[in-house]
Amino acid sequence: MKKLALIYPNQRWLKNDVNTTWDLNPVTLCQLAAMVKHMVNVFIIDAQFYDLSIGDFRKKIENIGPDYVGISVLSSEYGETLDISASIIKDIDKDVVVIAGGIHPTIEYEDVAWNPDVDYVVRGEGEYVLIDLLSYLDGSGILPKEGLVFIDPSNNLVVQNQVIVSDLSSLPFPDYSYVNLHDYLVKGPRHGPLRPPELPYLRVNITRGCPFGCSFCQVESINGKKVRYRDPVDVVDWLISIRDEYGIKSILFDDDQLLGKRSYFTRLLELIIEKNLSLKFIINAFAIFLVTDEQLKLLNRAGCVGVNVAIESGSERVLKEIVMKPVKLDQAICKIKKIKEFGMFCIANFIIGFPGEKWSEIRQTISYAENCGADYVKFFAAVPLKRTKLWDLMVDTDSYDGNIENWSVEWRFGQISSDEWSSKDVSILRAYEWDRVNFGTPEKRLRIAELWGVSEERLDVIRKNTRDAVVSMLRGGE
Ligand code: B12
Ligand code: SF4
Repeated sequence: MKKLALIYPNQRWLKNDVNTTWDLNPVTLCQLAAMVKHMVNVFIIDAQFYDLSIGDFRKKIENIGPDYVGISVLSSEYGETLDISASIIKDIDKDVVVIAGGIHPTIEYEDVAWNPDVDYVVRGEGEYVLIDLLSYLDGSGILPKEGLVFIDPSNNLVVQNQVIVSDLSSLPFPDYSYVNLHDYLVKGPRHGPLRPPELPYLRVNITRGCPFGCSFCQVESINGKKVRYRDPVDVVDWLISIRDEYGIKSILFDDDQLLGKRSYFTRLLELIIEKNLSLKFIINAFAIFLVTDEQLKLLNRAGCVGVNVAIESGSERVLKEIVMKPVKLDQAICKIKKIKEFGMFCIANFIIGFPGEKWSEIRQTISYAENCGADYVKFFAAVPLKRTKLWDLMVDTDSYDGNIENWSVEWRFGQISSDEWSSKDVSILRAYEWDRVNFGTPEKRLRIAELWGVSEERLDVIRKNTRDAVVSMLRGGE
């Protein structure tokens, strides 16, 4: 059988910043491995998790001697790690077929396809496309008609339609036998309130897609508007088997829209209770505008300890006209109260600095966040990502603070300006109001240290680093 190496590059080849580099969990690579293991010998190299140097990575590839390498890159911020790994692979053997996939290649497929070290870009959900592509490459099938972007022999860019898997239940679960899963389960993501409630833990993704089309969000361009679900019975049985095999104690649900279909979410919670899963869990994207009181009751019984809700703005106008998220501000406050009454913590997320937002509306968001009752609030500067409505709005209003040709992802600082405020105002306000709203009293500081799982002294260091980063940005990144 031919050999396929599936890899995550190491983001530290680009920068080593504890605030932005995350370990990824191997779900994507193990999902793809499960699909094609009958066709090829699969090897997984997670250069990020094991912090492989470029030299170590090179040696691993040389030792495997793959025929095909699949590189997965999640966020555009680390897009260049794809180029670095592809060039190493081609330098070792130019005949290795390099296939790029993941969120970054899905969004920026043209740029990635023009990289001479990349042979094929898989755009969108890659399970079936990879099977078809491998069949084509080994001569047993034809060139797939959808899901690929590549440069043809006449040097033309070919962009096929993106693929969405219609029936998630037809997919196998990730095959974790290709990695040492235990290593991942005992190393939680960095500190913070969304860390696993207990180790060992598993990150889980059982749905894809979201119908709401919020202006800043890329999910529509990645997974489409139709929400698809794995069968809840299969999910709970699978979780029980992983729990028993690896002794996991908690779960982080990573779905974009777990609550998209009311009956599905309710059934999932009922099954978790009926089958006695007995694991603590956190829901990372919890649609507060969809959850019912009945579901909140079930959530608590099912083992949920906390939820992360996105309210985005404290202004109904901004929500409706700019963000396009159907949150009702009064209702969100009632739900947060109930979430806490049921013994779960609630983190609330807000975004400030949209094109067309007034300074008074930004202030309204801060004030709402302060009074919404959440245990902890986060403020983000609006980030215009490509293939979102926010990107188009930014272009239409000419509100990007700089030369759009040189745009790059920036999560910590504002990138948009208006007649009333500058991107720097947003960067400063965001950091200092985060500090004031969350740590204004000794009680709040203590509560948040508990949520983060750090000492109050450590929390003070994190707060200082956040302020220092803004000061450094204002001084031009010295
Ligand atoms: C879960 C998640 C995380 C998790 C972990 C993800 C993981 N896999 O380990 C954590 C919390 C760590 C995380 C962190 C971040 N995330 Co995130 N995350 C997600 C989320 C919700 C789901 C991703 C996922 O796991 N999907 C399930 C797997 C199975 O799907 P997949 O990876 O897409 O793989 C499929 C295809 O892409 C393709 N594929 C992928 N790789 C390959 C390779 C080959 C060879 C082939 C053939 C196919 C292929 O086939 C796979 C199967 O269909 C997405 C939203 C989304 N819908 O994608 C945001 C998302 C990717 N995250 C985002 C962001 C911004 C971040 C952070 C920057 C946040 C921050 N400010 O720190 C960090 C950066 C992490 C990093 N350094 O790279 C943005 C990315 C925007 C962008 N274009 O850059 C997204 C799109 C959210 C959004 N609303 O816009 N994230
Ligand atoms: S509800 Fe969440 S996942 Fe859906 S479009 Fe809005 S931000 Fe994206």
